[in-house]
Amino acid sequence: MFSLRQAGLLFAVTNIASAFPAQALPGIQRRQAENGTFIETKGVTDGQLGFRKEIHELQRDADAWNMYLLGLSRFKDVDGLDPTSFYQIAAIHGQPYVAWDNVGQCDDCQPAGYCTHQSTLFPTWHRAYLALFEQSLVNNAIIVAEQYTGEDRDRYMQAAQNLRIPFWDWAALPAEGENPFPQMFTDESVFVNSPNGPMNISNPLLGYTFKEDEEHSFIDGDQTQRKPTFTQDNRKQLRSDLWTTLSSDQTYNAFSTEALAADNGDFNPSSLEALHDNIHVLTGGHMAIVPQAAYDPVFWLHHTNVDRIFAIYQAAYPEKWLVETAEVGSTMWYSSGTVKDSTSELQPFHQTSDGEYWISDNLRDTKTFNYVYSDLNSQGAPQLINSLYADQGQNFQAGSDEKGSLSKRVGDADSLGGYVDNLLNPPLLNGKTTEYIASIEVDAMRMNGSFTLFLFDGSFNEEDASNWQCEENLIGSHGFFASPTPMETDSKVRAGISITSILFSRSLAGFLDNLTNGGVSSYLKDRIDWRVVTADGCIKEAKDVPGLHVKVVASEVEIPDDKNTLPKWGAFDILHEITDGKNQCA
Ligand SMILES: *[C@@H]1O[C@H](CO)[C@@H](O)[C@H](O)[C@H]1NC(C)=O
Ligand SMILES: *[C@@H]1O[C@H](CO)[C@@H](O)[C@H](O)[C@H]1NC(C)=O
Ligand SMILES: *[C@@H]1O[C@H](CO)[C@@H](O)[C@H](O)[C@H]1NC(C)=O
Ligand SMILES: *[C@@H]1O[C@H](CO)[C@@H](O)[C@H](O)[C@H]1NC(C)=O
Ligand SMILES: [Cu+2]
Repeated sequence: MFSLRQAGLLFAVTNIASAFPAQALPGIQRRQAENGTFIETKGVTDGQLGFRKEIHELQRDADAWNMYLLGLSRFKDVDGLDPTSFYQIAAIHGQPYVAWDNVGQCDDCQPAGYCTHQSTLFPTWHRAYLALFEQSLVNNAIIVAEQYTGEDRDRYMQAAQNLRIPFWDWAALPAEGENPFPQMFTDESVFVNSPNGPMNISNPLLGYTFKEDEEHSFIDGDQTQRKPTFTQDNRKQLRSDLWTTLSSDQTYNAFSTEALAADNGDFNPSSLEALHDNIHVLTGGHMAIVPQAAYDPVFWLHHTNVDRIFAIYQAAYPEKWLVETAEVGSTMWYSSGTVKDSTSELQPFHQTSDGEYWISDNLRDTKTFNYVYSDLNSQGAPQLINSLYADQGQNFQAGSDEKGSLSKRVGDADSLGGYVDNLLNPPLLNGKTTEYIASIEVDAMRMNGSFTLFLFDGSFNEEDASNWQCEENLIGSHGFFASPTPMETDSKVRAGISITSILFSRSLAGFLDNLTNGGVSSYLKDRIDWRVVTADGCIKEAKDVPGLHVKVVASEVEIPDDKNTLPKWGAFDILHEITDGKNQCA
């Protein structure tokens, strides 16, 4: 036991490491070194099919929440020499650049992590990665459960065995009273019923503290840091961006990655990977640094949601799948330009102990790893997409006070089964609506790290970017999660920012003549302005942003009457090439 003085309060905090010393995880610890076999990535194989739940839902289940917190705390305390420790599993993503489970660097590869970005393998590689994390987390929860006595033991053992990693649905609007970056990630301590009785422990979701013998010279200090800039408004944008990504019938390759391939025509510029980038950059700190992000526990909640969106897409479009392509991004196990397809190995994740790797084709069904997503399991994908993420135009209630003010955002909160809905899109016209999306192309890997593009339609503080997420005349933003190692090859990526609801609020306020393609086009020509800011806050001039191209595209979308059918997107028209007009270097 030790005490933690925090803001004048004395919390009784127990260090889980000393209470429950790490033991060898049954069956898998250092087996590779001892027996010449490989670690099997299997997910949780004991017991029944498990449900991955939204973190707020998990929190409402007291026993599951208890075993999650205690299991995660213990997992983080496992010695970094163990290949199934939190430290080593996080290190697979990036730094330190060392081999995991004896899987080495390819001959023409640069030192890097194993993670696949700017790649069609992005969804499936991370699916295997999460399964490895999940099996270790649950093993640790089970070890904690074994230490209870009496009736508690059975109860907590069952909760531990049924535990699966939760997801954070950042595309659902925060419930009333909750911060846009949830408090459960930032609370200093949490209450648990441990095998030694009720106590407060330090919150395992707060960050990661490196142990003395765990190599971490690549970061300042010995703890992960964050710099969250989530707001109610950018949470709304994330919801719209997710809706356009899931409803617009994209090919698998276009959906899976932000990498701009030769066959990317005029369709929705958003993708699963691009959406995912924005959450990394909005969380900030180590989460915005590709080779260090996985040490932040929030990485795992974020990526579980990314895997869930992948599963929703698969359920909505079961026929669509990965088509052979030359990869844009590179990793420690393949170089840029390597051709990959659905039979390519996903290194370093072994399917069998004799060294066979997982491939994408074997990971189409989440049940392979013994889990399903609880909300997707209880309804069809179209219904889930429509009910959780669509703005229903007919429910829009225009507040009277926003008229005349350019910057006022409209929003009327209604609690909807734990989710709060903000209804902002224009009413339907003959069952149709027009979606407006800012489409951004940029040579992201020449930017030497993550950066954010901001779009404005009025004045803002041009000197200091630190508060731009809260600027009243912000139309939208997108954070690109990019590696700090520059690449010599062309590496264009793209992303979309949904701007339909903000344009609608501007038209209600009288700033747009009308919400037609002509009206929007002329408004944007007059007012739109953009800036790029690096993760460390430097405002970049246009000439320093390689390959940047920003335009606004529009598509007419037919909204079906019933919730079990997905919308039908029309062709994408280019309304306005922003970078051909105004920019800050004029
Ligand atoms: C070591 O390998 C042998 C032969 O394949 C196997 O029977 C045994 O279970 C393995 N031991 C461990 C600890 O994995
Ligand atoms: C845990 O912390 C809360 C809030 O400070 C406090 O009220 C409670 O008494 C603590 N419980 C234990 C068992 O230390
Ligand atoms: C990235 O780093 C390279 C090499 O250090 C430098 O030449 C280039 O200007 C940098 N790019 C940006 C956008 O700062
Ligand atoms: C919409 O506004 C634009 C720009 O002011 C104008 O050119 C166009 O005629 C308007 N269209 C309609 C249908 O009112
Ligand atoms: Cu990520």
